[in-house]
Amino acid sequence: MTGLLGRLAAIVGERNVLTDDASMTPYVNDWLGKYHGSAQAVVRPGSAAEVAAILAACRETGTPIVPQGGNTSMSGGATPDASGGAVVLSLTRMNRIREIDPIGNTITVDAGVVLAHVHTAAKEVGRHFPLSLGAEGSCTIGGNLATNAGGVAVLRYGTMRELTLGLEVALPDGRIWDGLTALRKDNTGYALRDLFIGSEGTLGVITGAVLKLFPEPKAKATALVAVPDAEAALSLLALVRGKCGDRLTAFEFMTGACIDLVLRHIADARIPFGAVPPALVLVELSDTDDDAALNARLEDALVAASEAELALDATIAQDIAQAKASWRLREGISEALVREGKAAKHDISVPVSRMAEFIAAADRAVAAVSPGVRHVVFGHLGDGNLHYNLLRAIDMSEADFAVLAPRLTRVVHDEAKAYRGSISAEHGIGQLRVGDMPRYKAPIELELMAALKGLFDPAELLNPGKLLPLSAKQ
Ligand code: FAD
Ligand code: 2HG
Ligand code: ZN
Repeated sequence: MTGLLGRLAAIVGERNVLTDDASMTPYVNDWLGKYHGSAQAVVRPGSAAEVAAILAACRETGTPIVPQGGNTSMSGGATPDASGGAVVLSLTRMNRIREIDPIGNTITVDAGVVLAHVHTAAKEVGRHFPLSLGAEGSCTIGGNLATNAGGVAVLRYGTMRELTLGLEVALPDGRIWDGLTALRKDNTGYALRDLFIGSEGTLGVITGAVLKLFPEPKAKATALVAVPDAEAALSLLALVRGKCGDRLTAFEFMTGACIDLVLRHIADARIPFGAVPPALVLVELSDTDDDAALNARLEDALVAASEAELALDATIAQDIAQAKASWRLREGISEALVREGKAAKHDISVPVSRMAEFIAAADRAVAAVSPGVRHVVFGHLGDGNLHYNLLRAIDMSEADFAVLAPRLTRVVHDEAKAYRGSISAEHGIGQLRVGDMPRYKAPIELELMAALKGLFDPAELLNPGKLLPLSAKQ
């Protein structure tokens, strides 16, 4: 290896610089099969110092870098463009749990640690790290941070931003910012940490983090509640919250169309009702108290919901297997969608209290564009975040749907904007939404973001073309 590749090999060792197509394939394509990129190499550093040295070498040679963790992005954020000029910087070798502090309730990890491994490490000391999402077996803490990931427990614990105390970041100029603080209070100026969280690999490469831990919940109570519609689901949310307070950990909504899809495509999926209801809510409570008390509390809330005619039917899981089966229905939706065909995916948020109104308005707007399009709507109702997926009409070809999809996306996003919502609640902008930024972000926001990008990464080498449009310089 010579030139840049030789330098990279000198930093990380030749075996950690992949250049043949077969080895690079998993790193240059996204998991949804939507983006197919190319790279001159995939580099796999083993430490923050190696990451910094790679960034310095790339800066000197003007080489674009695409940071990558588990490559589970829903927005093509970790996939290089097709030019073949970029280097993919894969953090997965950096998978050390550096320290756990059960008194301060913190865990310090390398950025390449898989989320599920953080769960296990926390559990071993009787603590809990609450970020939870379908890809937790392969996504990494660095990717979770770079996208400010949400998931199914935001309602109680917040997004990744709220779960993080400190960061270590390799900057595009080859320096390392050591912000690995475990302080819960520190008012010494601008919150640099919060700038890197959600920056999608465009400002620096996160190499380590100090995360918050919580007491391990000993008890969980999980129910599936059949509801007539989203409006009833929102009233149910208020009712359960009122009766269960902070014990309410997850409140996940899915329409009957989602359930149909899961039952069709996921072999082990079952519903505990005779027929598929118009909509379902998965409610989960958790507590450090015992199971029986929690189940009784949930049951009491569901009786009240039924009396108020908010619930058509409900079942509380009687054991871990039943709770898992409930989650299988919810977590299987993305997989079932992929098996059904290419979806027009939307990850919007609107104020929680206006979600039912939004769904009705978006449904009308979509039907006006194309009446037969299938709506597969689900998500984190308690956070005001919906995955508003659309599938082609049964009699429409994939090719025709691909032509139609941008118009559908336009009307869905315009509706979200009309409700003062966001076009990306948790999946990030990546390359999927970058073209929409000028329409949905205010000029002053774009101007400030571009100024920050110019400050951190003046040569625009870090994840170019993601999150922000390339500047006129490129
Ligand atoms: P990647 O996909 O590798 O990268 C994502 C972005 O982060 C890219 O822009 C990349 O350049 C950047 N990046 C990665 N590592 C670093 C680093 N160390 N430093 C700087 N930038 C970096 N997301 C949610 O928020 N909530 C969900 O409920 C949810 N559910 C999902 C379910 C499934 C089945 C799947 C496949 C995905 C889901 N996602 C969800 C999306 C995705 O898993 C998350 O965004 C995840 O946080 C990405 O982590 P990753 O390590 O795979 O990152
Ligand atoms: C989820 O909540 C993920 O399951 C994926 O954010 C959503 O596939 C999707 O649209
Ligand atoms: Zn989600």
